[in-house]
Amino acid sequence: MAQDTSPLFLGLDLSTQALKASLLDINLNGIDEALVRFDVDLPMYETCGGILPQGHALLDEPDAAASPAMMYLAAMDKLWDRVKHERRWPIERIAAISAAGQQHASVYLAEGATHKLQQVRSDMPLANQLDTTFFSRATVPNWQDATTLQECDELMAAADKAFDEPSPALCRVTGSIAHTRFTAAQILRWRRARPDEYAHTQTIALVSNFVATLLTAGRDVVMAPIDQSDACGMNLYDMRQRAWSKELLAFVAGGAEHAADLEAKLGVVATDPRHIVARAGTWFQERYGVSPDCLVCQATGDNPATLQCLTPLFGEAVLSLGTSDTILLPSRDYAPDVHFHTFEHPASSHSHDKETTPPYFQMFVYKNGSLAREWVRDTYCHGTWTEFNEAMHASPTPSHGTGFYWRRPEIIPWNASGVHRFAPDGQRLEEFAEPTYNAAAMVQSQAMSFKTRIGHVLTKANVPLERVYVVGGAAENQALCQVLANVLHCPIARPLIQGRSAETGERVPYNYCSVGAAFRARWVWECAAKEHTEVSFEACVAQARGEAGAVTYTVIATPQEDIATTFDAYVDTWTAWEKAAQTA
Ligand code: XUL
Repeated sequence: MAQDTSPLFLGLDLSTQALKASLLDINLNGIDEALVRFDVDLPMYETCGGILPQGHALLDEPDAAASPAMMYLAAMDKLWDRVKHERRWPIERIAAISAAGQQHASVYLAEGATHKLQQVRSDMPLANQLDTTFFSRATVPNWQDATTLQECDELMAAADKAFDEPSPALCRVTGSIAHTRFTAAQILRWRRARPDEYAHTQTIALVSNFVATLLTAGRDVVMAPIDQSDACGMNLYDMRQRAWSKELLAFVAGGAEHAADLEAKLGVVATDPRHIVARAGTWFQERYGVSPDCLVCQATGDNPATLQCLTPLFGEAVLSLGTSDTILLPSRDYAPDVHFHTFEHPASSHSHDKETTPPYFQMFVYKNGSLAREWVRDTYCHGTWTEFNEAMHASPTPSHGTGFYWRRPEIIPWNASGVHRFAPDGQRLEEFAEPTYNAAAMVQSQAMSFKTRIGHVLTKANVPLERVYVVGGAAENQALCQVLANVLHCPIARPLIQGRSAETGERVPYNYCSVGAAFRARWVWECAAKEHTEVSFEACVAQARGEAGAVTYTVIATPQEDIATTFDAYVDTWTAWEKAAQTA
């Protein structure tokens, strides 16, 4: 039998806890997945949940949330060893690679880093030859870090002063207000605390372009640019100009005269997602047999990569129900808002594909997701989901009023806190007469918040919400999904992102972010092959998958019309109570 030589596509995902890899064929079917778990597979780096425990000697300050930078090199070594020697992937067939990385987190490379990456020997692992002097900062601050509150206040004030825009100017310019995890505040705090380390920094990368850079290690190494979508998570990128903001660079760098230096450290932002960084590095060619023709494509953040994987159209949303609840919503307009983040769509080049690929997406992050649901379950439903679900089922409409369960200070609405209950006539209640009603009130209220925020964005464009893809733990809860369908008044679908496990031969769920990265690799490869023919990302994915279409999904709940119309009519009342609860 002739040997299969058809091209394969690789997506990597360097997340908080693991480095994952998905290998797909030309039709985007999953061939295999592999991963390296930091805590388990690389115990010498002493991480817990992928980050250093509080007080660890490597941390800049005891309560910072950060990972050892060296660990990322060791993870890369281990992953490639694993897929070559244990999983025996046909590496030579990989035609293109892209990656996803945890958003906001930054990697600091010391002067001489490019030269060091150029000189790597293929008979040695990266971590054995790029010692700690490769990095100017020993750690990679993680998105969970919250040490930079003070810097956030300063950034907001500096932006209000620098821009002739209504306050908060930072939000209008960068698409988000200041956040502790965003890169600007992180760089600012570290530059002040460790001026020597900052001065000896050649490159400040995000995790995504750091991975892309590593993939070019060897003779022809290239410092991969920062991806446009990921750049939006930095509070440094002027989304209106689609360029670094000189004013914000100046503030973070410590004066206008230092802005150019910081800009040089950050490098350029790739504004075309089809940009090819380079061919796979000679270190990968010689050590693992990667083809010299293999493309290294732009890498992006993990949330943008999820969007690439699920390819929601304009009028569709992705709802991730996890510890926190997150909504990703493609958007046609640049309409930043203090309550959410606006990012460049990872697959939009703002040109040919505007109709199919909206240029932006909004990201809404709620802190009180699963933890709040679990609190209601434990406090009012004897700790069982069965009772919780029955309560949702018994009260499909807000017949006994509503509630707000901001157990932790909420992001949407900003800083709202406490538990608040309202009777149907708007009177405040200490408790509901039937304790289990809290479950119905809470899920309906969470869903009303999603409805009003999504509505705010889509109504402006006069587009109805057509479908919501749910992912995350709570997406398995059928009763909860039925509430979502009724409140959001649209079908709720569960995406089926699956592939084969080479180990067992069975079909298993795949990781959205690395699959999304592999989709990007497939698209860039196709665009490169077709040269002058414009192919939109969505069209490429849909064509590649043939009959399977863009995303395979199962509709798990559809709205019950009479109930759904009750919630449509409930928007103004609920909104007024939400406001009242905030000011309580
Ligand atoms: C998004 C965020 C997290 C990380 C997870 O703003 O901080 O979702 O991207 O890696």
